[in-house]
Amino acid sequence: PAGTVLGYPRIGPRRELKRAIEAFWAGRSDAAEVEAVAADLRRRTRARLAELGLRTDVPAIPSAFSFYDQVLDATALLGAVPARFADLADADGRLDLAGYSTVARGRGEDLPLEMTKWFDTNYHYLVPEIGPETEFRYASDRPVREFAEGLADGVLTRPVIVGPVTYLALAKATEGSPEGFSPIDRLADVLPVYATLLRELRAAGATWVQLDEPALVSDSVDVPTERLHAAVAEAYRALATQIPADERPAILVAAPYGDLDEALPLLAATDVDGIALDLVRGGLPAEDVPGLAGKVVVGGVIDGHNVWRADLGAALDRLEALRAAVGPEATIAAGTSTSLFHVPHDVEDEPALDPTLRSWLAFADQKVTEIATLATGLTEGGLAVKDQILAADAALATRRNAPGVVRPEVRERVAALDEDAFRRGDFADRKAAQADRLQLPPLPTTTIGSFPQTPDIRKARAAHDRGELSTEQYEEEMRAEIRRVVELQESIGLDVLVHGEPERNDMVQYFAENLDGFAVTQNGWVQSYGSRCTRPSILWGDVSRPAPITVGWTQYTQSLTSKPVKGMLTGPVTILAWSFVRDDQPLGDTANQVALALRDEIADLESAGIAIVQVDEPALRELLPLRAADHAAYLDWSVRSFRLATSGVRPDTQIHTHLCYSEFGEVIGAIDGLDADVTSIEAARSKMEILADIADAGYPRAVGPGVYDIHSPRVPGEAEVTELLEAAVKSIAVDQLWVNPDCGLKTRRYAEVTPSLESILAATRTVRATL
Ligand code: THG
Ligand code: ZN
Repeated sequence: PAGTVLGYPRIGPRRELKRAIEAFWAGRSDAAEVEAVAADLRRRTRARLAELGLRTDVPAIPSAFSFYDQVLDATALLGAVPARFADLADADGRLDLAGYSTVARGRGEDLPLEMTKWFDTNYHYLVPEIGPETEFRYASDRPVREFAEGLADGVLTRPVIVGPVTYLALAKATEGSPEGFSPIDRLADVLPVYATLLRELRAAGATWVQLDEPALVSDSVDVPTERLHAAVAEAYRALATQIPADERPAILVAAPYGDLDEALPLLAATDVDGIALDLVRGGLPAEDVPGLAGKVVVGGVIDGHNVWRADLGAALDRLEALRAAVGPEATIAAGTSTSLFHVPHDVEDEPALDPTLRSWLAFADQKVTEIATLATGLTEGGLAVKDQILAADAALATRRNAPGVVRPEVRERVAALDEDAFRRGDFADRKAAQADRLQLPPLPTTTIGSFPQTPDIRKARAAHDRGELSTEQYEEEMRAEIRRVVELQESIGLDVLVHGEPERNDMVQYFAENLDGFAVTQNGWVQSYGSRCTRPSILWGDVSRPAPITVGWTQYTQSLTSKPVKGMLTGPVTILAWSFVRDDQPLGDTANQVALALRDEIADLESAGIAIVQVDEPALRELLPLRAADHAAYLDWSVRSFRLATSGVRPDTQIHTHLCYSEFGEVIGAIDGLDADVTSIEAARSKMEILADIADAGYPRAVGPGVYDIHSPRVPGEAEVTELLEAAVKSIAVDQLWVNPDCGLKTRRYAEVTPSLESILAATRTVRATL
């Protein structure tokens, strides 16, 4: 076909899948009911994609559903269930929906598969655990059944599966694996399962299959590039060359999220039938790459990762340039750069959004229409879609000139900054001044910021949003919650208190709602992991802060206690990472505008008497470019924006930051560059190993390695926390060490949080006594 999309949102326009599967987990429905909802969603998706202009007689419409995660689906396909869950599979290695859910969510002491970021997106996948002992077999015919379902419905779909190279590149070795073992060593053993799947798909009538291989655009996977390239050659020899063409579907290898670089000639030299390139992030191929002219080349010119309406004229030109590079004989198709599951369903489903802003946007459905237009343009010539190109041009022109997009007063302020605006004074002086002001005990205790979002809080917010609860009543309920949270922290004995963030729906959306230059959506849900979604805000214009945001809440909290209260903000990089950001200027420029708004907020907190301000950057690592060559430039602007936000304070005001992951070593230079006085990080699961890296690097400032893994409902015992703290004081100087949980507590319940914090305090007292 001349136009296709690499994937489409799975959660449903009204999060139907989330509701169905969560009801199943809660025991309120059975598997058959969930399957019925899912089948209905898939049917509606096919119908919608056809209605929007994708063809149904050729495989333009992807079959890319998942109940939880596409990587977990590949694990289920391969029967690669970890040993602790082996009992969940039947004699043929198959998981039913309950078993599949348990692998994703864990049960009791059996921890679920680890969750981690999917490339540079806000989606998280479940990490396969592969060892020398893992047995692979064809254990799920779901892709075949879903293909057959589409065919019975009159739609020839293209099944989408995570490819074998990416699957193994993203896997981690099982615990008992010998030194030097890497999951990619098992490539030859997974290929027969993929081969079986391809044969079965062909037997069911599939003409094309899409194998997603984003690992090929990244230097950040755990497999050395040469090894990865050898794996590509081996995998596609086995699947494309060794299976006769009439016994398998044609193979489309998709490479979303970046540039294939040297992997492109490699893939082109294999017998795969098509390659989907990300032409938003990646460049056009060099001219006359051997082998490419004989393939279908999908030009991913429509951004699957952002929500801006495309410049259709430019996109069509780019497709023509692709045709020129590949050669006139090649078959070129218009495509999305990535699956559309990173964007919401439909911008027409946002009645509260300003109509002008709406006209600049394209969510998944609008992007499908753009693809259909480009497909027509490719086959019939640009003249055939002249009107659509002109309409896109007009929308872009309005956007360029609309009030708020460029605000001279914001631009001038950023332009006038000198280097001093990015620098604090000497750390030694700050350390002395802060110690003097704060008078904290050794091993000071604190939390990351959020406390459990109870059903009552959610109910109050929902009632307020519906207009059923007045703002005064809503705010009084939030103040009552803050009083409870302060009392709890005082009774447990924490040293630095927080207000618990009951008033925040989300750590980014809350700030977006209170800053100029952002819009928020009503139905713009995007899957973050499993059934969990976020509503990314839309950063469309120059950013400024019309009024203080957190000062009132923080000041109120400080009035309740004599202990220091920590002000809580989300950092510029994370605000960008978890929003849809304007694409008409460098990210670094946008980050500096957000940073200035935060800098003003911090100044106001300081003036209000707040001595500690935390600026969270959990997404600092997430935006790290996939190619190593791009790291330095990214770290430069991201670190600078954090410093711009935080360096306006007095020496005796303490700046904290929180980062959500354990790969501290990877970005330790950047963390040093942030120049925060205290940095809290995840460490409980890795048993404080990270502190060795920090000590080795000679890192001078304070760190709070998490001693309580909040990602699990388990309550740590006092002895266990004592052990972690004893390990910590052995590897790092006592005056550099803080004590805190791994992350915020908002997703946990008080039944877990209270005893866990009590364990932490008891352990801290024990270790303090030994100092
Ligand atoms: N906010 C945003 N992005 C994030 C996180 C966040 N990305 C990384 C990480 N945190 C992802 N974790 C979660 C955890 C919980 C939920 C979503 C992402 C969640 N969502 C609710 C749901 O799906 O039911 C909806 C929340 C709401 O009402 O807004 O529970 O913290 N931006
Ligand atoms: Zn965290």
